[in-house]
Amino acid sequence: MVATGRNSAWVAIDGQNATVVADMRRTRGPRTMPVPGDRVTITTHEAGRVVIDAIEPRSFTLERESLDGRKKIMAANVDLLVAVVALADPSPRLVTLDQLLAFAHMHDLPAMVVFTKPDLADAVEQARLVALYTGIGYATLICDPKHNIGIDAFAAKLLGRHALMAGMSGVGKSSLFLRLGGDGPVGEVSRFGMGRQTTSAARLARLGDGFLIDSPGINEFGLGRIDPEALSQGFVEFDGLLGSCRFTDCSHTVEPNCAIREALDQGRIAPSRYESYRRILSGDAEVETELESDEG
Ligand SMILES: Nc1nc2c(ncn2[C@@H]2O[C@H](COP(=O)(O)OP(=O)(O)OP(=O)(O)O)[C@@H](O)[C@H]2O)c(=O)[nH]1
Ligand SMILES: [Mg+2]
Ligand SMILES: [Zn+2]
Repeated sequence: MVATGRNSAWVAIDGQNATVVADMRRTRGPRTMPVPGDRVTITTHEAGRVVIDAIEPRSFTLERESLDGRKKIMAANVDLLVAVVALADPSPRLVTLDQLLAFAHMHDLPAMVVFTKPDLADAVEQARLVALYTGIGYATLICDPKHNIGIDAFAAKLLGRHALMAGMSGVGKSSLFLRLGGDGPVGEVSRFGMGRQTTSAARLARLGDGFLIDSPGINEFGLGRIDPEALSQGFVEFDGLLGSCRFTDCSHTVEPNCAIREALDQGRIAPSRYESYRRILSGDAEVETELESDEG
């Protein structure tokens, strides 16, 4: 499944390059719409009409809760989250990156980091950021899709993976997607008409055995109201320290003898990562992310 519309979906058929538009089979009762990443079985009818008969069971689903509390599945069968962050224009917002990485870790979804727009950023700052995220165990790359730099290294990381890219608007996700062989116009509707091409529907490109999904926006990765116990599970470098605080219900903010803050003081946890933890906990990060995507 590469992209979905209102009552139809674009399907990539095994062994074929092109994608076809398929309709959902009519059924009684509520029907489940496919999402990017779904594997489906289809039948080709007379006059080339393609109908989706069934959606295969999903291994992983990425769910988002809408404002009215209903769950919406954004993507399926993903086994890698690629957090894309620009080094400049827009300037790197580490709290948004850390929120994405926390989301992935809490869902046991492996994640990697791609920094874009190195041509617009300070070299020392780039090296510092790469060292920070490599240091806590994330595969981290610098790619410039505009000038076609670092794309092969990224492609190598994606081999055989079912990956989903996420990151703030304008960081270069679609540019990376196109460089890797993604199909531009499939299901593409620009929210702003001519000019800026903000992706408004998820799209999928097949890369050998794997795939890459270009997702719109990042609101679906919001953590909402989250308690310290759940959130601290999202920070990989906290893993070995949880349980070592004096209080079992330590929030790692004000309590004495907190193993996390001791590690921070000793330089074993990066200040920006701890700052992200505090801001996500306070709900501050969420607001910033929402504002950012409204500006779109
Ligand atoms: N200088 C420079 N520009 C880049 C780079 N990567 C992307 N861009 C530019 O950044 C702009 C936004 O890129 P997109 O690929 O549309 O960003 P996106 O993440 O898909 O944005 P949304 O679909 O809104 O979420 C485009 O004008 C790109 O040409 C880079 O490495 N260097
Ligand atoms: Mg895009
Ligand atoms: Zn603590």
